[in-house]
Amino acid sequence: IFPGDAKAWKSAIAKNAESLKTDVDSINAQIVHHVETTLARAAFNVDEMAMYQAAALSVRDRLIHNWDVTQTFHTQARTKRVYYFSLEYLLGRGYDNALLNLGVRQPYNEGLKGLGFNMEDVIDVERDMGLGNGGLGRLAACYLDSTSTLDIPCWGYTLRYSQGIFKQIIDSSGNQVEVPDPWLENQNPWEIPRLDNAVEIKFHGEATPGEGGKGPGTWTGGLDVLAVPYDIPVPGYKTQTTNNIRAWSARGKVSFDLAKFNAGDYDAAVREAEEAETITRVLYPNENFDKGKALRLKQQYFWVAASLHDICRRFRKLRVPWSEFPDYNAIQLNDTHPTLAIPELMRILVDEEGQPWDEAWEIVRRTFSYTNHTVLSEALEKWSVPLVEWLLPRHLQIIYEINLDMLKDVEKKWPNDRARLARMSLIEEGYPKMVRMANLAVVGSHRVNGVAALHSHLVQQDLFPDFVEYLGRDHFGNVTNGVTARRWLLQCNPSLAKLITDTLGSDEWVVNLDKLEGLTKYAKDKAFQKKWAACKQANRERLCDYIEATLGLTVNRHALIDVQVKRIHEYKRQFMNILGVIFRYLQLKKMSPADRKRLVPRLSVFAGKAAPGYYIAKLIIRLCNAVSKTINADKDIRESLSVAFLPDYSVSLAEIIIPASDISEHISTAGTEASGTSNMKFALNGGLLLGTLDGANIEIAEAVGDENVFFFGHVTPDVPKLRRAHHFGEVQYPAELLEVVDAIRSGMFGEAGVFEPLLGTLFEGKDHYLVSDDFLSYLQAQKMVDEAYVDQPSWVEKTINSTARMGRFASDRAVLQYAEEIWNIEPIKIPQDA
Ligand code: Z15
Repeated sequence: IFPGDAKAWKSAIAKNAESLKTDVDSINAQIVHHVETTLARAAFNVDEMAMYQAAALSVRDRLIHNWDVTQTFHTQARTKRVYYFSLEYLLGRGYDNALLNLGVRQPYNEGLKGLGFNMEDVIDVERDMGLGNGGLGRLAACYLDSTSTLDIPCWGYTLRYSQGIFKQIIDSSGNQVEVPDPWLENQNPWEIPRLDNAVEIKFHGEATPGEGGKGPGTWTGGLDVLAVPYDIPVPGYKTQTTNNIRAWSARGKVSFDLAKFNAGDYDAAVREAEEAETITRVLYPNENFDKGKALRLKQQYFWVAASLHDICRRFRKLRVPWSEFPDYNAIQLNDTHPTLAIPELMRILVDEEGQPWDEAWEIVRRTFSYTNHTVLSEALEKWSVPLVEWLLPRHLQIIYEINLDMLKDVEKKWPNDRARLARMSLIEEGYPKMVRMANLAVVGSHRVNGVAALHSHLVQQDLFPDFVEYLGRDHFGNVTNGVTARRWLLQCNPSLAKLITDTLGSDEWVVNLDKLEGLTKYAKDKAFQKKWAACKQANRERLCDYIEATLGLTVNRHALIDVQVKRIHEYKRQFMNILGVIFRYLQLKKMSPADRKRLVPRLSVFAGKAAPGYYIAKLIIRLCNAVSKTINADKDIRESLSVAFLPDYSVSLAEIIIPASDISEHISTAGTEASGTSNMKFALNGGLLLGTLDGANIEIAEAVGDENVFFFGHVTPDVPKLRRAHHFGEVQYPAELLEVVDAIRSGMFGEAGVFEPLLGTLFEGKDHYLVSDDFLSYLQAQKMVDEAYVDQPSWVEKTINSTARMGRFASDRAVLQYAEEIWNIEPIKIPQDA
């Protein structure tokens, strides 16, 4: 296996491994090595950014070493691998996380101190890797962390966007302004370019169907684009297993267009290549919304075609029959975004590998499984048939063939049921016809899951009832989401993590979150409560410092911190929250100063981005800022209530906000939020939830106890009749809501007319998200929060019990469930001598 002298290789490898020693001196030597060579700087010339880069590069050396060992071992052991196809990976920062997972944070901390740098400051110069919008992308990041920690062989596949999620700026009128996020401006130490592993991707051209529809077809001509992979190593917590996220970048093929060069049209050749590069230029900033843009379809195909090409290339090296493909490969489709992988794998098997159609279909279905993340109709992906035909002519033929097969089968089972055929068809009739991606994902997979118990129930009952009948109950299931305690407790809340470890006498909870249960026996312990509350206070002050530094706003440092941070969306009802804040303000104004003093002081924190084209969501942001301006400027109220809208919500900002929260709001209209994952992060950090009976809120309450969650509002089965009542104008608006609306219209929060379109969503047969129906119940719940907070010992007890019982919301649990029930794969530890 070694070219040349094996002894020379072995001795060099051993020497090199020695250079990765983890004592402080060795670490400093590694950092200085990067300062002097990679960065070509001298000691006097090292600022925080340079120190971060050098330190990060030294960490990267360790990651790459572990990555190599892992990949070589998995390949030689011929293990099955999971491929997690996600168009988004919201990784946040990598440095602190890698230090913790590699178990070298302490020596790095000391090392940096010796070199004259402070760990926290160095951590803070890193830019977030923002290759995602919100929950779906962050979930993928947590799951990859868990696969590595659990020693499950897994690769993520995604796109390497030049521009990640936009940076949000709030202008002087309180409006969101989007500015680009050039995250690759400073070299990114967390990726390894694999320029020699590029793959050619084809679009357009001509296709012919195979004989009788099922024979091998052809696809020729068309535009070629290069897909260049960049690998991001994902370390597990205190394990050598280092899985991989492969992110594809689009490159034009200038040099191949000889015809154009010969014709002297150099310009045009270069322009065409540049155009190809637009495929991975930018992450689409919509969440839970399908805009149907052609470039997005190009992204999706580019990504799945490159990834399958990679997977099939590795499979061919095994030299086993294609029928065994699913024994070596499991592919998880994270939402419908990668659904084109289904016809693409059919095309590879039937057209390129000569597999009979029916056997190919069997292989495809055994390989794929599909996770649904939403029941909102505006988010369900559909692509117009003419668009698919123009971009991917062969794939459209394959989709039609899959459809024909299915419809024939359905017709056999339910003869003469035209309505059923129309509902189930992969093609929606209309002008134009549309391909229903969710239906394709359901029939092309062996398992479909939702992301919380309620959501998985709605997926079966409302979205795919015909497919439940056709494919059977067992085709559908639930895997409730989870979050990684490495980032969302150990990393973001070091003081609480230390208290927990000291109290339990071990840090095993980091990899076995059920161990937190051991804290329940201290929940009433006065001394422990005091330490617990002190951690919260320290985190509270850290957030207050941040608010002061970014907004110039001084707040009461003992106020109850009430947080709602997430993408801005009507269904998430940030609107109801800010209306509630206004109601509280109006109440406070009516009180005597003495009465005001008796009330629990509040700090309301908002953060979140709106999709750039989502007008109403942007008005919600504007209203939050307008309200905060008025309230924060009111000297009578300042001690009792303040409001902060923190710009540019991100993973790293979440790491500051979440540990500081007393109450977090998860107040979506019942049945609309598939799961939510920040709810889990807040509860894990000893924050209590104020929420509706929606998504994972329900299961969190089951786990931590009803007495530790503030629930309010209507339940899912109520929703249709309430919406109908609005439609027919049969609704009474509560006086409290009208009072708040009047206050806005009076100009109390600046120019009133601006907010009319937003207020309009409440009236005239609309109020689709039932703000008016839940408002009173919401105010009631807020009152109960105030009352409960006064009894501090009981409150702290609730927060301890809440953290203690969050074990089941570990992403480790979720990933193990996928591994056992869906992927059929087992953990495999990397041997010491590998
Ligand atoms: C997204 O972040 C989610 C659903 C989607 O359909 C899209 Cl396109 C993006 C979110 C859900 O809204 C949220 O409830 C869930 O917790 C998260 O996915 C992860 O499953």
